Amino acid sequence: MEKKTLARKIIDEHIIGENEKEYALKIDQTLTQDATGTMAYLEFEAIGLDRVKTELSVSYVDHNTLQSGFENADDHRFLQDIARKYGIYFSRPGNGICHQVHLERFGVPGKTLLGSDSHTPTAGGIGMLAIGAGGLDVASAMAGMPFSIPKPKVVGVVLTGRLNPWVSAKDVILEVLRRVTVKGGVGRIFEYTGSGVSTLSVPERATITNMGAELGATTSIFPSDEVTRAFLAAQGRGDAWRPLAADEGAVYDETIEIDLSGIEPLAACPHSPDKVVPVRELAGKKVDQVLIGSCTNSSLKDLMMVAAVLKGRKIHPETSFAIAPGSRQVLAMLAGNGALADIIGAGARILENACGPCIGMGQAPKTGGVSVRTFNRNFPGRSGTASAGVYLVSPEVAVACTLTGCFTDPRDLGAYPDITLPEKFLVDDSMIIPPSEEGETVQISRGPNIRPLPRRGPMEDRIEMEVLLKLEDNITTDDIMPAGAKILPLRSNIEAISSYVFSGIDPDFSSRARQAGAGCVLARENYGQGSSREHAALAPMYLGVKAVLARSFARIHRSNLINFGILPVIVGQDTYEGLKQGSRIVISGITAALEGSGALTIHDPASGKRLEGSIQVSARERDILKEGGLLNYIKSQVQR
Ligand code: MIC
Ligand code: SF4
Repeated sequence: MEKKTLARKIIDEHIIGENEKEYALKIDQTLTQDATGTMAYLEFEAIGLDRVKTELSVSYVDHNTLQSGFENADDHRFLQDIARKYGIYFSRPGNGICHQVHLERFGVPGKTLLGSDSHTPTAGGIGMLAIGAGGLDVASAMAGMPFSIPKPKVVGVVLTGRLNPWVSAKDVILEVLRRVTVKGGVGRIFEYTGSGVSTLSVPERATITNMGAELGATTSIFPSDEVTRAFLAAQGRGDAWRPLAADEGAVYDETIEIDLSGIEPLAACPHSPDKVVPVRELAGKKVDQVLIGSCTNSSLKDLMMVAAVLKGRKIHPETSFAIAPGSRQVLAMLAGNGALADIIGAGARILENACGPCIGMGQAPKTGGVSVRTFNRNFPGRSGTASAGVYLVSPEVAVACTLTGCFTDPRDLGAYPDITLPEKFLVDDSMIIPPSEEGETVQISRGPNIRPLPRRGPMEDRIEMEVLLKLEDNITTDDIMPAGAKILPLRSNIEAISSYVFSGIDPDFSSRARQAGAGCVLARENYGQGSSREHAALAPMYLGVKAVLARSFARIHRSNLINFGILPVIVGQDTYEGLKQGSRIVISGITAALEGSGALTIHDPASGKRLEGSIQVSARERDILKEGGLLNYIKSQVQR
């Protein structure tokens, strides 16, 4: 009998269909967060069903929690009504970060989870096959449609040994990032195996699977074992457990070996999560700000360690220090056991249990500041201060830096504190509102900032367009559609948010795009890495962007482009070099390319150049593009 990897087993249990390039999977659970959720639910409404078809769907509010105007509060109200009406659990603002809460309260080993947030793989920490996607893909999963993933390679990450004191799960994933880079995970599932697995707790595993998103991976997964059982039992959810692991002798497409005892404290330097160096190489460098939180590192375990180190000490007078616990459960338990008092006593600023500074909602560093964060992304400008340098580290490194005011290897702090986690967590789900049984009677309130979805007509065969912007490798969705406290409240209003497309790189982009009528963007490798925000496709589509010409694309963003009828055209170095910003080009024969080999000609009439490009899509993606996007495609399927 075939010896299977764990990923393979869960895929096999959920496969509904398959073509030469993709598996279509049944999705058991979905999650959304508010910054992507309003669009996802407008899309779900456009599909036109009365109730979600999943086993469980949860709507979280954790990103846009800063209410500096009516917009976010209106979005929260809309999301709460939608949830009540369509059969979705609603996790209120104040209940915590979607990934942390989902792990604690809803995740089930062996199930599939699709989330409109790129860090959805956090739930891989308890053995779920958890995947991030654009809102429209999540909306169609809620409508009961399968979700397609490119057939992945499964990478076995074999862990041996045990982490040394002061070295933690964050260092493990930083080590993987150092080796694999931010584009090395594309098309792959990272499955953790080996004797080292049982030495890691569930929150530690979740830190690793969470930041697997930064590899560009489809997802990451740990087995479900005794450690998982104990975690679920401590959450009062022992029934959700089932044991799951790869078969003995399962063969992986690739393997990576990591001896946990050989890892040391690491840091990802500005401005990419894979620019990883040992902390001791940075030792002594002044630190202006330390932030502990985000869906990567804000578990009870992380914050209990921080509290134990800070107990009876004071933070450095020149370092600003804040914490944002991952969930209300974590915050309530820290408050209950006194650890919060130790953190406050040391001089910490206590932030709301939400994404907060991770998505640029407050705590922007000072001009040119050095900010040390336990988060997962340090893309340029994401902190809110373009000139700041953000370093990504473990909570152990972060707390050491806040005490000394400079980069410090935490092993210099002396003995590692003794932290015991309780056998039972504090369970209080009163901030999770179940759906109404009588959905049809629920009225949806829509604030004035919640605007209808823009749509595109069917795909043209020939498009004349301007090369609006020429870019380099690894362009992030934060570059394409920036976030932060000022722009995020516009997530439900595509017309308004579209003025900020590429605003950090080129403030004139949106006006140029509007003027050009039709345009494209030219880039190199790994275009669209990072967030799942479909606004990075939807808002350019609204501005008339018809194609992105790049050497390669990040998985989620590539799907978002297709979902909104933007052609993802793969180009070689010749074409990249042959075109410049401002060129007016003609792409013709699009229908034939979609139906045939994919080869396209890109004509630059001014210079007379004829350059090559290609569209590499599955049959399903071809049909979506021909219709001009996924929503049009779903409508036409339904009509048929
Ligand atoms: C992020 O970390 O970039 C976000 C904000 O959580 C995004 C989602 C979004 O842009 O709303 C993500 O990771 O998908
Ligand atoms: Fe929120 Fe940051 Fe996690 Fe994204 S990465 S979900 S912004 S905490």
